[in-house]
Amino acid sequence: MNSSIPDVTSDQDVQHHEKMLECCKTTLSLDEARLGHLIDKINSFQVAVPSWALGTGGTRFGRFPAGGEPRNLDEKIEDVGLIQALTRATNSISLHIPWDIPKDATAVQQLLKQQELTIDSVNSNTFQDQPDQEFSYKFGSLCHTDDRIRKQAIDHNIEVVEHGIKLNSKVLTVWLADGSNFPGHHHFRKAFARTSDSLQQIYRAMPRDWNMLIEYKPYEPGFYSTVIPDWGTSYQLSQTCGDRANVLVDLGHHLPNTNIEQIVGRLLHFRRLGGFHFNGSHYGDDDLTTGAIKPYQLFLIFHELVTGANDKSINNPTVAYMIDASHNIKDPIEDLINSLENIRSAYAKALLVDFKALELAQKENDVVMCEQILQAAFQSDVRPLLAETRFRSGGSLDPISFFRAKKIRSNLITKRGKDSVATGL
Ligand code: PSV
Ligand code: MN
Repeated sequence: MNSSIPDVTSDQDVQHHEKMLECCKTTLSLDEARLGHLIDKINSFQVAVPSWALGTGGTRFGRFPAGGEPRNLDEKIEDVGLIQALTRATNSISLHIPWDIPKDATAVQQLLKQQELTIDSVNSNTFQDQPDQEFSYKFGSLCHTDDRIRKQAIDHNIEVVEHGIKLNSKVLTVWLADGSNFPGHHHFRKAFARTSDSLQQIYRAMPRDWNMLIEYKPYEPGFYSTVIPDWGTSYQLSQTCGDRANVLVDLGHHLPNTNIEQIVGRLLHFRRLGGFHFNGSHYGDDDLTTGAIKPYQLFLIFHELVTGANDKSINNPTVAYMIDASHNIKDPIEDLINSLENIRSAYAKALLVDFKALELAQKENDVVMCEQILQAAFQSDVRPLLAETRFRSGGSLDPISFFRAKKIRSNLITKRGKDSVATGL
């Protein structure tokens, strides 16, 4: 574990964990070799934390911060470093520009190294107007009818890439708020064509080893239409740009009851799944803790990812995984730890699926058996396996208890103040 954080795991905790692990090994019939294999797999599943998720989020009705929020990028990196030290599940941080412009890239690099982190993707922001900006994005950015506004938005994206280059990032994520609130405002075909052209210009300006992720969202802030509402639109736009443009799936960006796991399967089939934003939702883009509301769906999504990874004919590019949640009620650090645990739990369960038996049952159209095979994996208790994975890599057996026992939030409030506000939404 990160040397600045003492380990609070007591002998008693370790003994209890060992008993639970033995039980888990027996129930899941895991010998040492299989256990080691699963641990290696889970360990290598790392999810980025975004720089905008370390403060308290809010709704348009209000915000209820607990205090001690990071006041600058350095403090955000420190918070992610802490989460990484405790969970060993997040080895990178994703930046939103201009919320988190690195002033001194070399110093940021040093701090990242110290905290055992790297920069994941860099995200452009053409959904808000900045004080020094010439033109407003009120009526769109990359889709705008005015060439000057489109150029401003294209230039911003190129500038984001330039910041990313200094920090060794290789991924630009583009999410647009472009859309309309009332019928008749947007000429759908022309708005799409302008967006496609703008994205191609950005794509051409990126270095050859950079990737672009195109994120879709069906509504909000556009309440009647959005220019990139669904995976099909993102897919078409990425195809037009080139091989290094891919689709980003944000779990909250689907209309109720959408079969997201099928979308994931489709994108893998097309080898165009580029990135993931994890969160949980019940109604829309609720940005709740990942897995809090629909754990079975999360497991089914991971089942697609694991079958895709096991299929040698699927040559999908490396997927960038990130949490994109808003912590309105929970402590942001605890909420991120919750999400990381739920993500790894869904992944571990997907690794337990008996693929050979499933393939056979599918071939024979044995519907009951197919479902039972999935349920057997989904209903397994993998918590001791996740704790062992963390423990073996130097993390904490129980990160949230550690965070509370060490009074980390109160210490942060003392250091940073009760009213410090992190940049972001
Ligand atoms: C938009 O709702 C979104 O999911 C995009 O990824 C943005 O970059 C992020 O949230 C901002 O919070
Ligand atoms: Mn997102």
